[in-house]
Amino acid sequence: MGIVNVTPDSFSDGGEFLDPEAAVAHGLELVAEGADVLDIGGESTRPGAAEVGAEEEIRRVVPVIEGLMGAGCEAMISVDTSKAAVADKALGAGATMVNDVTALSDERMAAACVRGDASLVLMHMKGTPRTMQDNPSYDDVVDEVRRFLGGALEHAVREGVPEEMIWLDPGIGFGKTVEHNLELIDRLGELRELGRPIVLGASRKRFIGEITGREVGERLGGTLAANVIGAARGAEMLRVHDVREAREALDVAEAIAGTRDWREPAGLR
Ligand code: HH2
Repeated sequence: MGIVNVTPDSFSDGGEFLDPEAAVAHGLELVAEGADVLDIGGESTRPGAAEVGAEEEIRRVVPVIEGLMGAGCEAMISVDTSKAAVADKALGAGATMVNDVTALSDERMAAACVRGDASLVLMHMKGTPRTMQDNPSYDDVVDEVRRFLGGALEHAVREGVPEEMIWLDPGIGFGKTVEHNLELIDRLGELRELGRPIVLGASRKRFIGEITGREVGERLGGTLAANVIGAARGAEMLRVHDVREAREALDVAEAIAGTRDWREPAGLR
């Protein structure tokens, strides 16, 4: 899953793709590099980020989705939003997946997904982007995240979202210390007990900077390590800024593990 942030303030690429044409060109480049899904976001969720109204979010993401569709984009398009009004418009424009980092905090979101026949990513977050990094604490972070995601999954299914269209995400960096993030990635396999595929979003995140001492644009090496281990522990979708490098790292890791014949061309699998 390649990230296309159409925001002025995302933590690693804020302002780079605010112009719809630049965002569409970037998305197409990520697809050419091997992205199977593009995640289009119009609101930053970095710690302390300002909230954005639905109208503004729609104004940011819909032209990008329309532009990608118009360009014959072959990847699935996901909209990174927690607002049903935004999901509705994005699905109408051609998106087929909703990535909701608040796991259905908007009570109209499940219905929007059902109406739009959309896949749904449910992510764990402790608190809100404004408060989540204020001393987060857990007895057992993996246990708590698993229980939360299990409950969110049940709730979504009760609301009519087909279970087979739901993905789960531990929410790396969302109300977690470095140790919590490391433990979640190392024990990712335990989340697979919930029976749904796992999305992992570690790309360029702060815990990598804390370990390596690197600024946000210099965290590719650390990101690749997190992705390769995450995939080995069972993540089936990796949300990344640097698609080509993620794809290459996975290709080599899977060839070593024997889970993929390296002679086969890479692509949707
Ligand atoms: N992380 C971010 C945003 N959306 N969605 C899922 N499912 N999982 C994640 O880990 C995740 C996410 C934060 O990263 P980014 O989009 O690069 O930054 P920002 O929120 O500042 O736009």
